[in-house]
Amino acid sequence: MLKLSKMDVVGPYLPQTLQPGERGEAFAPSNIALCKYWGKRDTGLNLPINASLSVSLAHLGSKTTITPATGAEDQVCLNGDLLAADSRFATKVVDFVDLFRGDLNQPLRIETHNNIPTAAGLASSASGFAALMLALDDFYQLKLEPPVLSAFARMGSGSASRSVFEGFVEWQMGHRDDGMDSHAFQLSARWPGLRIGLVKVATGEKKVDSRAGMQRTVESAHLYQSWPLQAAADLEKLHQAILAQDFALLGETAEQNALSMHATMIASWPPLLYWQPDSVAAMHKVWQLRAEGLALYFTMDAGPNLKLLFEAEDQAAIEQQFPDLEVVNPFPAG
Ligand code: 2P0
Repeated sequence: MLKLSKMDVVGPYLPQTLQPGERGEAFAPSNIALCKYWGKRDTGLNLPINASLSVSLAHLGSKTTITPATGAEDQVCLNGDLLAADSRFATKVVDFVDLFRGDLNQPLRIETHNNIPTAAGLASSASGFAALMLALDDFYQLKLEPPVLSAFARMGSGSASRSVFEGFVEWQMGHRDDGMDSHAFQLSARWPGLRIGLVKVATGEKKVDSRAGMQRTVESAHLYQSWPLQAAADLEKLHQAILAQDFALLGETAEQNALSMHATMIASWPPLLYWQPDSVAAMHKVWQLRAEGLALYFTMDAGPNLKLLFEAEDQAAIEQQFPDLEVVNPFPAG
């Protein structure tokens, strides 16, 4: 069967005549998955093999502004710097914008600011593509519904589908060829006492990015066959944990889910091990503290850094153990 292109998918949702405004602006939060997205059934549209569930990081994320460019070329800026047109980031941004600007060919200035602490080693593609999608919706006055915005953000980067929403967010995998049922939605439950601590182990570009890493895993790890079953079971447990506000169940499930994902990476060929010695040392520290009675768990993504999960009442004790911890409250009041 012929695969649909991103342009095929977006086309029907655009008006006959685009009405660009003076300015489009949006913020989107970064997110941390408690049940991970790992593996695609369609690499062009970023359609996942499993559903995932995340928590958005409130004020930490990306802000994107779109205005008409003054010259004849697009201008892409990141954190105040104008990027070379052929840089990786600028090319990805312009390719995504091209899906929406139709025949107008109006050159745009696209400015992105990330307020994610660089020390945290968090990926910015999730919040970046979500903010870009929301800013495009604002600039062209598309007035797309949230599920559509999420499905389109997903075509920029899978995890961006979740960054369109705040709080707990589930990305349903969907089954359609055009992927329009593969979008995220916000869960109504909140957890005001939940805290996420960002532990810096290492910064800098990783050698194998998530996109290449998950593809390698799908193609070469026999162990990957068990991943969709693990993810489905964990998703169910997370729903139970959130409903009952059962922190031990939430923490155990998130930690086991992350380690199961890493097991499939390690079982790939060539092997994919994102952990550094300091990552393993931090894991042992978490397990030791837990053995001593602290309700502390971790999750990890495609990198060496740990994200700690704990509750507000334990924050002081945990900050004592991890002095450089950046603590996020994902459910701020108001
Ligand atoms: C997640 N990760 O659920 C998982 C866990 C990394 C490990 O989503 O190829 O940058 O752009 O769809 O979204 C990172 O993958 O990959 C990611 P693409 P993306 O958070």
